[in-house]
Amino acid sequence: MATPPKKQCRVPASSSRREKKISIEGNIAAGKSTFVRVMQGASEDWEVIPEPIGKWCNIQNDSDDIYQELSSSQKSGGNLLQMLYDKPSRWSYTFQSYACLSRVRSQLQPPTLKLQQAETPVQFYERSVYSDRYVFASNLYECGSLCDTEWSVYQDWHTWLLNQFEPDIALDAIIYLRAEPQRCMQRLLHRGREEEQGIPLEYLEQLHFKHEAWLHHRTLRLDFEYLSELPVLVLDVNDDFKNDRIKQEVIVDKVRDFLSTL
Ligand code: UDP
Ligand code: D5M
Ligand code: MG
Repeated sequence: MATPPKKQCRVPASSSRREKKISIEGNIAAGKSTFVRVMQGASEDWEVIPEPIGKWCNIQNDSDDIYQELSSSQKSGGNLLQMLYDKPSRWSYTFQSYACLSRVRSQLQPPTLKLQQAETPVQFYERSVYSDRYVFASNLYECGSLCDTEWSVYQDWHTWLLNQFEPDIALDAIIYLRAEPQRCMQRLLHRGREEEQGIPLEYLEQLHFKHEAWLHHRTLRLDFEYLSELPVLVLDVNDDFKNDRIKQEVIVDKVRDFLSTL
């Protein structure tokens, strides 16, 4: 199910930019990493920029000379993802600041030489600065983990920052991997990422409703004009596609058709 691009769509993507930037959105453990691996293998013209989760789980102070003599575990400033799940009221704001910084950095990443030479280059991102805000931060605010002041400050700098970088980080489209929260919970437990083992189903349900309002019903109020008109391809990923080549081919065909409309 794809929302066709509108002729008058004001996508502020840099006019000199050849590559299409596509964000893959979806709940925790919906299958985004698995999906982007399939995309990576499907075309020489497609490149994947993974979610910077490694950085959030192992904050390093290694740019500072005074830390040079320390071991890598001493250098580690902590596991921010674990801290967020252990005490959201303390760490939500810090997490959102760092998540946004690391995503802006990765969304600004220039295409590789190989991609620059490609005929129809595409960069796939696992989530974006927009899901940070409209799914996660907004939900943490509604749960009381971000206070009014933190939420206002966050929104202020988030809007300002993204407006500064908009021509370079603007997306061309979104692919929404849609799965029931129960299915995501099953996959989350199967994946066994240590930091996530205490996540209740209720949290996945809250995130699901946010994704649905934003990308399926498209009823969410957004602060970036172009986002409301962005083409969205919704893919149902409740059925396993990980080890099913036929299903993967069907998915790749849908993605190719969608990209050809952009
Ligand atoms: N997975 C699966 N079948 C699928 C897609 C994913 O069993 O069709 C598994 C995958 O191997 C992983 C877990 O579900 O153990 C979560 O997938 P992934 O890490 O891709 O999800 P993400 O959090 O990136 O959306
Ligand atoms: O997402 C990676 C993990 O990171 C998962 O536990 C959700 C968490 N995450 C990602 N972005 C955010 C923001 N902005 N706030 C809070 N938590 C976040 P996965 O879906 O497993 O690839
Ligand atoms: Mg992932």
